[in-house]
Amino acid sequence: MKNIPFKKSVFLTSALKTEELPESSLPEIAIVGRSNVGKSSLINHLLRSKAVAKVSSRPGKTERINYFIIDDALLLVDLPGYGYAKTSKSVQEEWGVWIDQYLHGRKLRLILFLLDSRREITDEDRQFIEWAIHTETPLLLILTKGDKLTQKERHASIKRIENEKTLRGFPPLLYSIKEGKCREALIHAVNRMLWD
Ligand SMILES: Nc1nc2c(ncn2[C@@H]2O[C@H](COP(=O)(O)OP(=O)(O)OP(=O)(O)O)[C@@H](O)[C@H]2O)c(=O)[nH]1
Ligand SMILES: [Mg+2]
Repeated sequence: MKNIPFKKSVFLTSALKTEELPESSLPEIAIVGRSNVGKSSLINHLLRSKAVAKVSSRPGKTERINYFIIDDALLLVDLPGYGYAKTSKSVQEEWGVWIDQYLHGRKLRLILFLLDSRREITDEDRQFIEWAIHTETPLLLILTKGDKLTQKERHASIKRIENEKTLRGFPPLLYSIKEGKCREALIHAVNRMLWD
């Protein structure tokens, strides 16, 4: 079994249109979730860097589809988030169409799907998971910002997810960019899903 350690990353390209998506035979992993959930932060944490992907406390930071080559072996894709209410309606609609084209046009090997551990799951989240189930795209569920919860709240958050019908069959991994153990667990889970 191959093992990708998430040590080296090279920025490949930033796409705004389908025509700009790179051609590559490397396996492609996309990071999906609401704006501000912590997608770009997760990439930085995986790569032990502060500067691979751009992060902001304000939602709507990532506006393009950003491609990184990881360990010369896979493509990691940082997507703009959905559900950012302040984005104008037309931009939100455009986003939907564009991300849809991206998701349908690429053969994704894995999706890292992020939910904020402190927030309720939304209809947009559910729709996305249903799409992944429908297209049989493998999905790893990650609950972000675990450090913002007490031990008791962590249990409650995991229970809430386990009781969510749409998420049956997707055991959640609690994540925090302030902790190291979850990084190792995620890297292990990704490698298992890619090569097993
Ligand atoms: N405490 C804590 N904060 C986090 C964690 N992960 C992300 N954040 C914070 O959440 C905010 C949003 O992070 P981003 O990584 O930019 O979120 P994003 O999902 O890429 O957002 P968009 O690009 O707007 O879609 C930043 O202020 C991060 O520092 C975490 O595990 N713990
Ligand atoms: Mg981002």
